[in-house]
Amino acid sequence: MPAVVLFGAQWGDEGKGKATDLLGDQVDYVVRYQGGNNAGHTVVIGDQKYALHLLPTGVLSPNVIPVIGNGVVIDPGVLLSEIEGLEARGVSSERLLISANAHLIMPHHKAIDKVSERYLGKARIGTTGRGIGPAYGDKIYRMGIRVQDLLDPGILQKKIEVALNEKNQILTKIYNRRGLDPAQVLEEYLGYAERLRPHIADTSLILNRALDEGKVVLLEGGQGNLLDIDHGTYPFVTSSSPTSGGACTGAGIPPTRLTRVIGILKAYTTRVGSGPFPTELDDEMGEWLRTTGGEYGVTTGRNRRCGWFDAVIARYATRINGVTDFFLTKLDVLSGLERIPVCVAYEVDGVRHDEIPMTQTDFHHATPVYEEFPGWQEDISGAKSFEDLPANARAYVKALEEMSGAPISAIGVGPGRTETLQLR
Ligand code: 2SA
Ligand code: GDP
Ligand code: MG
Repeated sequence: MPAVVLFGAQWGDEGKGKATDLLGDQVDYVVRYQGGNNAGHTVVIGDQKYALHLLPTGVLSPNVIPVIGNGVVIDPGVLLSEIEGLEARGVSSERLLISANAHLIMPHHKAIDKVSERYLGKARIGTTGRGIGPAYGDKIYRMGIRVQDLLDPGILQKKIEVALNEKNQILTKIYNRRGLDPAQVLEEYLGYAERLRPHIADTSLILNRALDEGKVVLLEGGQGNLLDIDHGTYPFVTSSSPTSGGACTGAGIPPTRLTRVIGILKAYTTRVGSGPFPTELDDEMGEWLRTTGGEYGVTTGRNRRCGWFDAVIARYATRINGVTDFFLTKLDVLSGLERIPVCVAYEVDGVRHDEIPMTQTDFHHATPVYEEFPGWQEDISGAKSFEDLPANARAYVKALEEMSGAPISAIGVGPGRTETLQLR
């Protein structure tokens, strides 16, 4: 399996970190291809819990080379503290490779992200406030500062001055905030440059050569399909492409290299931040899912919005990403329920929709058409194979598989490395 994509099939937080970690001993490289430190990927190894934001999950597997691809936006200060935090716990990041073409999150990006959200008021996106949108905005606007600019102090200085020339106007005149001092920013980033220099590389070249030699590359997505800038619930999305197409551009690997696309799918649905969410439960049931599933943002600590499984969304993920198989996570969280509703279609103004409606207006008005499945009372966290699961749990999984349009190859029954059932 040369190049494999692993992405979130809903609105993120499906359990991608754990799934990537599980594949750790079968792969040679793990590559983050989009997003930045807005991501929060949790891995539980024995009694140790790791929350990764910018580093690829592969950093936890000693034989894997972790790579931050060109499609990522990097806050160098955050990256260095994450590296130090892991080092203090005995995890080395020495092998880390960082694409010279990745863009940098600058102080003005963070300032503008936070203040613009405040100005949007009720229309806010609910961003993580990490400067992600403004950094990608400048990339597209061709005003971005890249990792390779850290290697050329003259260029770095010029780019910071040009950027702040405009951004300070925005900060002071539009948002009534203090401007940033270019000399101070330059000094801060030159400090980062020294420490990051040994990791900076032509990662596209390295990955393609590795693939030529038969090595296995795992492309690890952040966020999820419905947060994709093109295919998600725009404008309530992140500013990158978490979808499998984004994996190719974000890592510099051609689509013809991809042999497997794994969608990570939670047995129910969550989302954090604003935007439409047809199966959301704004009641005690939603609160029960949140507490039972531990649904709190790994980066911001925010409550995640919770709701039932949505098969329309799962089918959509299959279509957009070419899913070869799904990992179904957090099935254990549903134990103890009498009945489990699953959204099989939507109704918009009296009309049934089996696929995501074409317009956001319709999606905002979509109400779920539910089919109910009988629940199970047993604790399934100790299950070792599919056959160990209660009949109702097996039937639930099979129904999700059929409705989602791709086979389920693994099932999560707990957060730990070993709490996974392999189906194929
Ligand atoms: P941003 O900061 O510009 O990417 O925010 C835009 C939208 O994308 C959502 N988003 C996320 N949704 C789920 N999980 C994410 N990672 C963290 C986690 C989130 C956290 O693992 O829990 O801690 O809050 C993530 N990152 C971005 C975001 O909520 C906005 O809706
Ligand atoms: P990611 O962003 O997709 O990597 O997911 P997060 O780490 O943000 O959130 C997933 C949460 O679910 C983490 O706390 C994981 O430890 C946990 N988790 C992952 N798989 C399972 C599972 O099968 N069962 C349970 N109970 N927890 C899981
Ligand atoms: Mg997460």
